[in-house]
Amino acid sequence: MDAEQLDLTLPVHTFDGTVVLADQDKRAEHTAPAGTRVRLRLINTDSDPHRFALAGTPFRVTAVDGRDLNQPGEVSAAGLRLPAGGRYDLAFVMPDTPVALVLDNDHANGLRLRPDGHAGTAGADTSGWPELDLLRYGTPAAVPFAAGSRADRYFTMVLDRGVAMVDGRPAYAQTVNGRGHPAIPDQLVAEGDLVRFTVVNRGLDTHPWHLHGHSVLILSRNGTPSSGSPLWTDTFDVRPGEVWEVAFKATNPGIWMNHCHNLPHAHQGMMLRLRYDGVTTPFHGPHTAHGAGTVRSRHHDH
Ligand SMILES: [Cu+2]
Repeated sequence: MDAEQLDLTLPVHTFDGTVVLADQDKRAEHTAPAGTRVRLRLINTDSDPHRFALAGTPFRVTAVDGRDLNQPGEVSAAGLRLPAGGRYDLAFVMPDTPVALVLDNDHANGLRLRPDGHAGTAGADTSGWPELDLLRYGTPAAVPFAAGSRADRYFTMVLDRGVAMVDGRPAYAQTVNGRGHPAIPDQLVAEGDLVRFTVVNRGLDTHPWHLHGHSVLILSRNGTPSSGSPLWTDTFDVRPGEVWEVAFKATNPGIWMNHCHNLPHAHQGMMLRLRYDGVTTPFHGPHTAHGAGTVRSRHHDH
């Protein structure tokens, strides 16, 4: 017989300055008998990172961005930084004492789980807990391409602030290689390419980098290789001064946005396109497909 299970999906979103977890802007309470297998699915729908802490029980981070980690170990007294757009699944077996999910070190919100009839609290001060480093968490496993293998395409994106044109107007922009959208050149790949990105943050803001259509394998941060479970993410948080290397196989033909997931930053210029060779978009005119004898001027399409 299966033990009882509790599976909670917990998106966090800030509405007019009020942080809401699931549908609550105050602390939510649930009852869970001791022995219940609990899974908490954390989703950050904001543009800024959130910090979570789970007090009262050891737990495992079993999945990141919908992909299982390999042999995630038990952790306790650790903070979890969830980047914009990021998802973590936490799993634990309910103890016979209360458990608290603390959001941004604020005990007035978050989530409280209690075993039946238990009135105690799990009121630990979680603010000083060190952050769990997912690049050193879990156990290595085979990946479709070796971290050291030669890529077919290399792209470096230097993120910074500066004066640049954004949508045709000069702006104090969030830039990629000194330019703002749409003046940042497309990244061109061919189907089957192994692609490597180096993302360098020279600015003072955190940039949660997000490529549409692909998960990327984290290779290294600041030159230190990832040494835990293979870590595939949709978004990775590049903090000021950091350099991240990631790789992916180009197996999903299309024209994909490649941008900072802090949406104000994206609107301030920090977005570009990753384009597969031979894929075109009607935005540039239906008659510009490769191989056509004549190519219409793009100016006719605006
Ligand atoms: Cu950004």
